[in-house]
Amino acid sequence: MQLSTNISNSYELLEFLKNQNLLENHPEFWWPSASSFEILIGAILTQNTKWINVEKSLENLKKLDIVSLEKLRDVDTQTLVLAITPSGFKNQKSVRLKLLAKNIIDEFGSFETFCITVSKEWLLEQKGIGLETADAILCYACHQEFMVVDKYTQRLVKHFGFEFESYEDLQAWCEYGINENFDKISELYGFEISLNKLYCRFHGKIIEFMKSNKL
Ligand code: 39A
Repeated sequence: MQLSTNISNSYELLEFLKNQNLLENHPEFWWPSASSFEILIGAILTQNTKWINVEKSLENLKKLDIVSLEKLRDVDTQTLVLAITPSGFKNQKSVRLKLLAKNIIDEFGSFETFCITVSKEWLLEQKGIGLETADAILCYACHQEFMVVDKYTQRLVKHFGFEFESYEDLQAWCEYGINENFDKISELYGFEISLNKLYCRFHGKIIEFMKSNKL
């Protein structure tokens, strides 16, 4: 990590991270299985645990073939609890996952309609969904223009001298610098990239950078 690096906005942070090729061996939108219902499961399972534990739970769910709205709603609770044990808070998370699946079916009918029409407000009304989880679902499953920020983002920007009082303030700082400089983005990337994909990859770069212990 170049301790001498100075940044004055989130576009410069993106530039700094982009030069390090952090996403070379990762999917296009960084989060595995982006655009699918699996994102909703991962976004809830990842609360208060490490991603490696989420991967184990997801593996179990895939083996049992319960990675869809209807199957999750209908699976018996004990089977679900056992499958998601690796990612912790198994009883609480299983109740929340089943209820979310039921509410999506009742309100939207299908995952596709959910992705097109769901709002952040609706997600925040669901049990166990806070700002970060809602944004992860909107960004990675629904490809809406929300950037996810988290503890890693907070720690990284603090290192560069930026501190924020709330999740929303940190998110606004991340999004503002990118939007203000969007005319430079296609030059930086060498191709046109959508704002949603940029947010996905920016968040992914932040997590991979922090996990590589460069700070
Ligand atoms: N903390 C994390 C992650 N670490 C992750 N990946 C690695 C792929 N995802 C998708 C979410 N949260």
